[in-house]
Amino acid sequence: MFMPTSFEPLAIARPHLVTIPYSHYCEFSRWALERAGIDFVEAQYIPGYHAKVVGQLRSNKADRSDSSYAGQESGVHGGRRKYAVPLLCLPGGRILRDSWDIAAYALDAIDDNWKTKLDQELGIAVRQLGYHYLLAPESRRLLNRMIASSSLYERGLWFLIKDKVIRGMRQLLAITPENANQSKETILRIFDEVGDLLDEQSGTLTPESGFGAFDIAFCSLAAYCVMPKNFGNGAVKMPTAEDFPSEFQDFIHQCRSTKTGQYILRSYEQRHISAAS
Ligand SMILES: N[C@@H](CCC(=O)N[C@@H](CS)C(=O)NCC(=O)O)C(=O)O
Repeated sequence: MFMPTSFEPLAIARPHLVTIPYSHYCEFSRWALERAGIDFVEAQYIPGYHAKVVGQLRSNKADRSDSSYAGQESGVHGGRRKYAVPLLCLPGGRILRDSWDIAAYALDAIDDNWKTKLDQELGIAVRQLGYHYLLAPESRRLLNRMIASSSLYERGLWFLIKDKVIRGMRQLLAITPENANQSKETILRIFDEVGDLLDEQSGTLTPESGFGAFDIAFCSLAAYCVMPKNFGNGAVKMPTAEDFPSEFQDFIHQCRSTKTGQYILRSYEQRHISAAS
């Protein structure tokens, strides 16, 4: 593909999910749509170029979410939500503003308290930790591999703007060693709380459906901490745990060894089996 995907929102016949494909909030919406059996097109963009497309799609303020956004951790103004992914464009022109709207449309709404905890705490902590390692100078080859399936135009652009984008993202996400350590604590605390809930509810977060929106939200938003093989279900090529420095590998192994980590890995395996059958 030479040019980035482009589409006219009022002319689409199928829902279009707009993503930065390796984002865990995008993973959450992708999995929710898949689980609901909704036929959709994923329009993927590299960080930096995405702002041009998403900014246009969200030019009406009503199409911006009120949930968390990249930059709140560094005190950036909420106007930044204009550029947030994911969003889902529905035929007819309606826009679903964030991963939570998309999950509610595809499956079910999630309990408000848990939604706040996952959206405002877990999602941000996991991103801060994951990007602490992904945006480190020694990870350039990982990023290059991750964008390898983007359009030729975006790959060329990435070559030119990557240093600026990486610097900007590190600032936006408040990437520091202290914040990475703090994020680990937040993640392990939430793993404990989810573990207790799984014990109470026979191994699922949504007893009504066996595996539903809450399970998908948690597994997707926590996935970077256990690095399952099937992140993205074919939509993105992710690094493996072994690609990262030993410090992050140790944390991944610690998370994998918990019952919550095991449940995420099992859920990802099951997703793979369901997709194949
Ligand atoms: N609360 C939002 C989170 C959205 C979010 O933080 N998205 C990040 C990707 S993980 C993003 O858009 N980053 C690019 C940007 O802000 O320009 C949701 O649930 O959809």
